[in-house]
Amino acid sequence: MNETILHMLRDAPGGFVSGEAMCQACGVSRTSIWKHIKDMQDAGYNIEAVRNKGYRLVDAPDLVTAAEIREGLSTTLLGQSIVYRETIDSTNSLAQQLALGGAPEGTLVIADEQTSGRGRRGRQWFSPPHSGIWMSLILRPELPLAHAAQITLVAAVALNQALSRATGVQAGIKWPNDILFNGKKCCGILTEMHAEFDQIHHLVVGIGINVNVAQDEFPAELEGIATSLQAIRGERIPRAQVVRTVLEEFEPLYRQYVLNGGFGTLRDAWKANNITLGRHIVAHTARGDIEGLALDIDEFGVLLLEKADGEREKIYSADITVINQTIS
Ligand code: BT5
Repeated sequence: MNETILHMLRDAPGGFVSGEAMCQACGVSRTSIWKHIKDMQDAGYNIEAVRNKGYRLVDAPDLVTAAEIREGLSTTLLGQSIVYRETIDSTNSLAQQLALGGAPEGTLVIADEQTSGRGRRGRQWFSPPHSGIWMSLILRPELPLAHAAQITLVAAVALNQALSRATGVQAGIKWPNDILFNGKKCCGILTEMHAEFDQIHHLVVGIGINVNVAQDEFPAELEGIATSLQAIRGERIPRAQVVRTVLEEFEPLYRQYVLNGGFGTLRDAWKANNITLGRHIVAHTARGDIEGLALDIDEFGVLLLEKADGEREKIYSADITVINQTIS
């Protein structure tokens, strides 16, 4: 019902929507409409009520609720089902639970704040309230297990394109799961999987975007390595619009990934969005540190390094440090 009311208020040509029209659209009483308006006002919506005219939306807060995200969303799979929480431990954890319970593919889990947001290998992800996008998508691609990890690269392309389209920020992908601007991280991706033998049951793609986090709000250990879209652009950016753009950019790439059986056909798009190739890097792998020039990425998303002695190494999984960080 909140969604219907919000939609009517946003769509009203003269600004005002009568209580009667809302009653009819929602099939409830005037009192019930009034209570909903009150709830919305409590949530931060500035709604003017004028006798004989009805209600008018003066200003809306920056929320990432289902109602806000659905407003104008043009996808047909991603975000058709939305689960919103004001506070949660981790959207990836809830998405995993929901996926195990049979939640449909494309379900979006999103929170205003995470109390135990996580990165890879048990690292923490700083997720303060009111200022970020902390979201997870449930996907069920019918693909061999070997292709599962490539979804992180697909998501990175979608995310980088979405930042550009929604905010004009030209950032770049640092292999495998970071989006950086001027060497500082503004987004991270954490893919988790539930699989058996050679079958993917589901993937959870967790995406964290620092949208309106003020630079001085980051904890000391992140100050020099993290940034936000607000810090880059010098203005606050409405979060719901960025979420919609991420979903809209991700959907066609995801369909391509499923249809073509993996990352292969998206490799050129990845290359166009990356800031890793052509750099001297150190790959911190389970077999130790490997230093070299990042030469290429193959159709499986594997990074190819050329070491000083000319020998080439394939990097399947690693954290990387860029040595000559001049343009990123
Ligand atoms: C990541 O891990 O970059 C994956 C981040 C995924 C976060 C999303 S939010 C929604 C969903 N639910 C979750 O619980 N997680 C996902 P990794 O590459 O391991 O990077 C982690 C490192 O990034 C940390 O050790 C910090 O150094 C740094 N970091 C932590 N919080 C950050 C932030 N908000 N912005 C930039 N850097 C951050």
